[in-house]
Amino acid sequence: MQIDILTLFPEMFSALDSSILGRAQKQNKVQIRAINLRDYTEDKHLKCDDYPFGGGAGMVMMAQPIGSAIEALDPDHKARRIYLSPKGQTFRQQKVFELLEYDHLILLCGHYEGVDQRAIDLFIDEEISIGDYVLTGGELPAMVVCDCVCRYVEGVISTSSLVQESFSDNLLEYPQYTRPVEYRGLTVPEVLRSGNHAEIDKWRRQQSERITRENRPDLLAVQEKEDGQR
Ligand code: 4G1
Repeated sequence: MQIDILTLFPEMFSALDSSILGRAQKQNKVQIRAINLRDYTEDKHLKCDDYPFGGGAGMVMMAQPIGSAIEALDPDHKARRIYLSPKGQTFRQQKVFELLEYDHLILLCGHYEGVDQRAIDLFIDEEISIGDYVLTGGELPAMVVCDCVCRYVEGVISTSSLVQESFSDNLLEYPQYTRPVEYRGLTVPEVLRSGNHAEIDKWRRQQSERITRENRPDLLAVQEKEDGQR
């Protein structure tokens, strides 16, 4: 999986050099590149943004550096070209599996008031939003998409961790405990120390259902909808 991220702030993506994604990159299982849009500007002062036509606050990212970068990185349009944007469909786990069908993703990060609409019309396949709140840029959303996709790439994390998830899809996780057995008067539930794996599985399933019902009843509704589609 190759992921090219187009941004005015490539330094932000050093966060992906740590932990699991850092290891996956070193092992060459994923190639994540943060590409500076400034490297593609044809403006002699390296300008990549300008004032909005029609007036209003802030700046708009110019179409030219975006178009030139995308054409250079993906001349045959084999990549899925995604703009992280509040106007996109909300990112869900199902989308992760769709994106895994591509070998190459290009993620465009907006800044300021966003990008010239012509860059979207000409060069973008799809807009994705990570949720409904105001951000300073699309960089954190791009990192979210990277993280979600890369963990499913062969060899990035153990398959047993992934299998565990798919069993309980659309359910939240059961509570976890580690040593010691007692901490500040709270003890680990007896069943988890019983060694009875049928009882442990049953307890965990019940806890997952209870937590999902209490905290995220909307997830159960999503599950019923997806079941209906199968
Ligand atoms: C109007 C949120 C504007 C934000 C309404 C989720 C948010 C990219 C995302 C904004 C962004 C709402 C995202 C807003 C995002 C241009 C630069 C757009 C940053 C920008 C609800 C600012 N998922 N936001 N505008 O946040 O890029 O992907």
